[in-house]
Amino acid sequence: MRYLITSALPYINGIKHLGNLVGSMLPADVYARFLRQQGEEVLYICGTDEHGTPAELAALEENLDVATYCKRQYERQSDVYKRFGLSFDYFGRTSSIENHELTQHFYRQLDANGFIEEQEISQIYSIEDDRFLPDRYVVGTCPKCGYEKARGDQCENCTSVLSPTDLIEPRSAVSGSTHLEVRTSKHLFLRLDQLSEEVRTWVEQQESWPALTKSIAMKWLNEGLQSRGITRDLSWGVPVPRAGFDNKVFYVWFDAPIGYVAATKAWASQVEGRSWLDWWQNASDVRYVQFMAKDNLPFHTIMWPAMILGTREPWKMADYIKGFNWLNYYGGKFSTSSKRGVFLDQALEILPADYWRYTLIASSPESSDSAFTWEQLQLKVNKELADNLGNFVNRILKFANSRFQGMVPAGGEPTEAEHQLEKTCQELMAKIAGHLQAMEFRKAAEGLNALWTAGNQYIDIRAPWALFKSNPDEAALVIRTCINLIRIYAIAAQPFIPFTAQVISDALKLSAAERTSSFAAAVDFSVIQPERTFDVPPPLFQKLDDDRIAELKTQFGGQD
Ligand code: B3M
Ligand code: ZN
Repeated sequence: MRYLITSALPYINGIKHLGNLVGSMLPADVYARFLRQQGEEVLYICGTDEHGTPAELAALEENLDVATYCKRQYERQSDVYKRFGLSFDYFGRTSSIENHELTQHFYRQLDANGFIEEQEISQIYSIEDDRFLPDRYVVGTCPKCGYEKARGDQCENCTSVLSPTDLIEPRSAVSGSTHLEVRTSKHLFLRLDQLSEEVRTWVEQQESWPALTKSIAMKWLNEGLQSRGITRDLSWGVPVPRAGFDNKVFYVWFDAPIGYVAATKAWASQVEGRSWLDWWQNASDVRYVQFMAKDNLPFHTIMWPAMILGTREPWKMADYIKGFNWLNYYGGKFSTSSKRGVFLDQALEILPADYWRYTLIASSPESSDSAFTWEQLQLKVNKELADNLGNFVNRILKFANSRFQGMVPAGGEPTEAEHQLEKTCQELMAKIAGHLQAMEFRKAAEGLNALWTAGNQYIDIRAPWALFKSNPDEAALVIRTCINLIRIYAIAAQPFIPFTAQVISDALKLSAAERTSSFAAAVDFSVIQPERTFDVPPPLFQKLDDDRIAELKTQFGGQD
């Protein structure tokens, strides 16, 4: 079995916030790292979603042409993900040549098979901007409440759902021009109605899907699928290869999922001998797992499968779709547009990646929405990372260094306490592995913390500092056991906090073979033998004091 893993492609328009990270890329990364550690063959693909009006408008705002804007943002996003330790095998772009070609291919197949139709639709055209305006780019006075900045799709003030022609004194959100008129234009529609039964059959076959994923898919199917527009009057995007569609491109959600396939193709083109089709067609030995936030579920459970089924080609469909609820910032939403919450580049200025990775995974919005709070971060960092893990590692290595001449000490025979510790570690490692296999991330993080607790309980019982005076041989055994335990910690922690795992492995001077192990084989207290040397690393984690938390709360605000 090989594993194909994708996380929803983040929009290009700006650096994402913590909520975006926890709902797709971070858990996918933890899962990918875990599987690789288990010795599985993994291909983890992601990339930027670069088309659509938001990209165009963001470029306009920065006075850049869209291509230049996207290239810059792509580099910024790639860089920040690297610094978060996200281990993509390839991070692509939907604006790539591969995606243009594949999107046009999908369209041609769907068209040849009768799943594309033309419809004439009316839209607002801005004469001065020389373009059609999507509903939300028409603003004006709300006919219901008089709010002057209502959008053409909805009034933010009274929440009424509107259409642009309802607005009083409508104007363009792009330029402010009031020179607008209604024009008709031809568009292509995907016949989701005709594909509905096939999609339903496929969804119904998915017995192992999580409840959230399945219920959202069934809700859409039961409401009845209708033809959906797949073209837009824009210039930035994948051109529509059809007579009379010169100034149109495909709708961003049409080409975005094809971006997974296209990024795999781009990945394969980098190194000779790699095959992309091998992952995407007739790939019955591939288990394909997708990660995303719940608002993306309809597209991945309905629209993308319908597109695939309609091609009548053997494209790989998802075996498992892990959807996440929302991570809120205190009581409210993280919001890119209203700049509420913490963005990924800011986060890394405050604390190293592992502090965030651990805290976020431990607060995954899996069974329901959850909240990020600075208090929660403080608790996780101080109690679990710093006290439970960091202190243990430092105390043990410092003590070994000063009392045993910087070497792993020899002497002593394992007693009941050591056997008990071994058993506990085996149970906990199996538990963490089981949760990761099942993609239950919050529980997996709890298991990891329990493993760290087990070590602390062991030294509480064995008290090596006191034992050193009365029975140095036995103290040597305890310290040697703890050093081996620290190696087990590094292996267990690697999917969650890879940077720290590396610092620990380096301190223990582990060979490549000693630092990679499946969870099942990791519990071995004889790997690090007497007389080996090690380094004492600086404290692994800095605590966050109350003043710092108060400062961060003031700086980021927004909490109720
Ligand atoms: N860019 C939406 C999002 O980032 C969208 C996902 C595309 S996945 C093919 O939430
Ligand atoms: Zn209103």
